[in-house]
Amino acid sequence: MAQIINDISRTFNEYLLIPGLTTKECTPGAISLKTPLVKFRKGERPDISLNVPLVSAIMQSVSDSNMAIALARNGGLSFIFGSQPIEEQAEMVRKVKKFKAGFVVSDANLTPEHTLADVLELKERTGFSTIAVTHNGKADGRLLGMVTSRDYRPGKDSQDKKVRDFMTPFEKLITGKHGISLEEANDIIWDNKINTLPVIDENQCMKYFVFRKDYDNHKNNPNELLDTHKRLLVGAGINTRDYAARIPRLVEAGVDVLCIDSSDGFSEYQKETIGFVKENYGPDVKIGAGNVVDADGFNYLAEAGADFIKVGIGGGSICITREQKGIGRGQATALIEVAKARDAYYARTGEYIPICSDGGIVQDYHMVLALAMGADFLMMGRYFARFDESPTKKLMVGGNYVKEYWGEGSNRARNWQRYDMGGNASLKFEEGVDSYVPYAGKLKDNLDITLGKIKSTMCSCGALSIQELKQVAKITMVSSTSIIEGGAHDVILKETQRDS
Ligand code: RVP
Repeated sequence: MAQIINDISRTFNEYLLIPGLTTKECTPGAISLKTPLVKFRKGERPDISLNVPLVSAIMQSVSDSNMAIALARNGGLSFIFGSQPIEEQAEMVRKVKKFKAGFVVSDANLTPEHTLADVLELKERTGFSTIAVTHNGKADGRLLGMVTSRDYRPGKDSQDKKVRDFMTPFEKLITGKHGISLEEANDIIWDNKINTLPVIDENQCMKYFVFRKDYDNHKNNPNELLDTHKRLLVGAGINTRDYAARIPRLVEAGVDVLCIDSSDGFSEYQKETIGFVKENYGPDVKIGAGNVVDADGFNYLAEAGADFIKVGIGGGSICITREQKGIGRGQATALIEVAKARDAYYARTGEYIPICSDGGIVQDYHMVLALAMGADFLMMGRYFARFDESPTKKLMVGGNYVKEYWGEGSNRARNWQRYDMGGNASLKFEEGVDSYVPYAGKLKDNLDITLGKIKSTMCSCGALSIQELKQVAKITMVSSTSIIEGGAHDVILKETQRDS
């Protein structure tokens, strides 16, 4: 007969935190959210830490280079999705590593032979109103001029008017030399009272734009997650099928950490993949594995050499694995058991392996619960999919702005490698859905609020760090009736409150 585990499988919603003593020193400003990303030995420091304990999911609809740049600039990390051709994924990694705060590779480029109609179409499509005019219409072509919305009158000028006839020609442009610092670029912008500075190389080829507004933004990112060369950190998802071809390309592109992406990671395939990395690169290349939901799964991947281990099966907002395959576990229960196994492993071996709670976070306080229950950091898809920086389309549905969000196990993603149990190279049945999430604006604005809430809850618990939170937090279970008590109840809500 099967082993029956009588403990009920529970989710974050079934728990609350009980406040501890808040000392006067315990203010939101004093709290550190720094957390280890990869394993380390007792008494030593991890090679990579996050400044905020959040990573974005390995998904087509969440983590591209744009998201990775935005999140790393705010202290977290993205794992660029692996369900794409190797070269395209490596290119996304490269783009993040090449990113220099304030130096923007132009995404809107035309040639002098294009017309005003092309300018308007490009502006509509990309949202950018500053256009580089280059000899070949590419971002690295020879700079011949620049167009901004001050150069034409859409209602009056003919749509056929050539770009060369209304652009600001190169001779009249103030430019910066490739290699200048952001401060120097900003000085040129100020001294010349311009809004945009094109930066060119010795062949007059376009490298970047520096925008006046970005300089101020840069100063607002104290949490930026940087490597020793001051480049942003970035991760990448891999699978257990083409890893031998994919990993070398990602490493060449400068990836900082890999993660095997699978809905069920308790497998010999994962052991083999980790083994490949350790044999070929030693400790220089970091690799996370998962997902698991119990101590057996954790111990297996820990012994295999994983640098961190991801927890969670079937709790993702777009995930229907539990319905389709009948495997999984309530996220809170899974996390609590794996965290215990991790602590026991640490006591036994002196090696601390960070664990990541993956999926199922709905409220911001769930993040604090997950950290208190033993997670070192959290992976989220739905949360990040709502922002401007996610790769999907923003649409108007039923009078509200939404963004598209689809699972890696949906037919749309066609990520059969993530669900493969051997056999033909195809997705046998769907384990994910295609959906919309409410559009929420800029990542930074939302993250600032979320981090503010996390810190405020930590103050209530009397914890100045995530490590301390794990030690002092008191967690209680809630009954379904007390969940009703937790919301607004027995009052008639005003119209405005009901909508929000
Ligand atoms: P959520 O944050 O609740 O949206 O969950 C995101 C997680 O869901 C991912 O990190 C991944 O583990 C899981 N996922 C991704 N695709 C699918 C699927 O199609 N079933 N599940």
